Amino acid sequence: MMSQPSRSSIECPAPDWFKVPTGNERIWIGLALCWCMVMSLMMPYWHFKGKQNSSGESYSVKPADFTKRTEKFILANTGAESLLEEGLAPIVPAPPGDVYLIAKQYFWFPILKLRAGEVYRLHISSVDFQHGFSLQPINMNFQVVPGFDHVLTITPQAPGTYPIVCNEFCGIGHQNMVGKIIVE
Ligand SMILES: [Cu+2]
Repeated sequence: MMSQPSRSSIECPAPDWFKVPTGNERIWIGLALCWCMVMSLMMPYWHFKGKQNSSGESYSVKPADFTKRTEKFILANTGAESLLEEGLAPIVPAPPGDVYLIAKQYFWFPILKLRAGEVYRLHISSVDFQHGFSLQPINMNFQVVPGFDHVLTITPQAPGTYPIVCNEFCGIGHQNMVGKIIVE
């Protein structure tokens, strides 16, 4: 119960408002402080150790050049004369090798069909704004920034269809930005 019910929230508190924490409150503050210290030290540690980190490979690339590389990759793996001819069929690249994925308002292109147990170098870039690559349901997340070719060395583990959702708000159609990687 408040000692001075007439005091409103926009007035200054009474000069003696601060009470030094005692008992359980003191213990909880101490525990929280210790945990803050531990997590502060873990941040640089996790930067170097752990499977959550990317392959750490990225290169500068102009969006138009990345688009050209992706087109070349698609045509080389389908034998199609043009992208229009190929349409939206999954691309089945021969492993091991470089595979390309474009993020663009509001799609992921192309659909990749990969083989489990093989190693691929997955190049991801955005050709417009910042997007977020989020592979479900394994919850692998990666920021996709225009101007950079992010290379992730991946080895798909289990066959299945893995939806890619965009987890970085990128515009009015953001919620429709869904792609997929098929593993067989
Ligand atoms: Cu997006």
